[in-house]
Amino acid sequence: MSDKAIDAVVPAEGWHVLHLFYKIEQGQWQLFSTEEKLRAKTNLAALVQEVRAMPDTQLLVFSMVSPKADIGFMLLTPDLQNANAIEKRLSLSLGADVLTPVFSYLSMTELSEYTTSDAEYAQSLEAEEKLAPGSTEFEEKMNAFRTRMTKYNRDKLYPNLPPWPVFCFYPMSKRRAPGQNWYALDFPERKKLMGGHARVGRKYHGKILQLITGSTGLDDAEWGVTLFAHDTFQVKAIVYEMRFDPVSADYADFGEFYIGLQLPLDELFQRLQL
Ligand code: 76R
Repeated sequence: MSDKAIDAVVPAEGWHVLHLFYKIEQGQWQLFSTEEKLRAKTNLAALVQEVRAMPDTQLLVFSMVSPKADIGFMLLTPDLQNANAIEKRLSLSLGADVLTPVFSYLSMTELSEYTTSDAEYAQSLEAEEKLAPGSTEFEEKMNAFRTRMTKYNRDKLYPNLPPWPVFCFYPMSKRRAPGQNWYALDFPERKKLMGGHARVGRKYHGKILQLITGSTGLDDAEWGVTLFAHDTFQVKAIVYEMRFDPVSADYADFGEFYIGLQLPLDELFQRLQL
């Protein structure tokens, strides 16, 4: 049966996100003839091209740094059936037993619970800027705010990932320990704490692009943290600085870190000695 006969699994909002990291079995690869190697690389390159041409779909490819993994993929696409089909094809794209999965992560793009609401913004215009509701200036600022938030929310759910070279991924959960239980805090407290987190984050504007994807019910941790940078220094700096922010210092637990480099496919094949 072709996949086309199956109903799509498209979320009410957002896209599915798959991080896939593999080791390359060089022993197996070296058994291939030059012709077989070329066919395998052409197969992967054609698949990447095919996936990148799919609507609302992004596929990033990384040369992973450190022997934890050799090659990494990050896939964003609406339909989980399609994500699953692509995942199976990627795994076999270089031939049977060449790619061994070492880590994978399923998550979804999501909206933040902690953004400023219309009512909160209106209140801040009145209290801080002394603008009267109904006045031209008040309404202009409210309209500008709504436009900003619409774009902000669209970028969260349907992001456009940058071609920045440095890629960092790690799973993260909020702690549930006696006295340090994020989920036992009331909403205003969590919102206040997240405000501090965002202030630290904003210092890295233009240096770090972060995509926080939710994975409660989908994978072992609660979020996937994906960071892009031009400079590894900024990755190290933001993760270090955030460790002092209470949201991370008191309430965050982290999984393993994976670092990769985004490369054009031909460079990647050379780098991986394929
Ligand atoms: O998205 C926004 O810009 C709004 C504010 C914001 C939210 C709601 C924000 C800003 N984050 C939010 C949510 Mn974040 N973030 C992390 C990590 O290593 C660590 O200590 C933590 C991993 C980093 C590095 C990071 C960076 N953030 C979240 C959530 C969901 C929490 C929830 O819903 O309970 C997690 C798990 C999380 C983790 N964050 C920012 C950044 C950066 C760089 C920003 C500023 C973005 C910008 O304004 O350019």
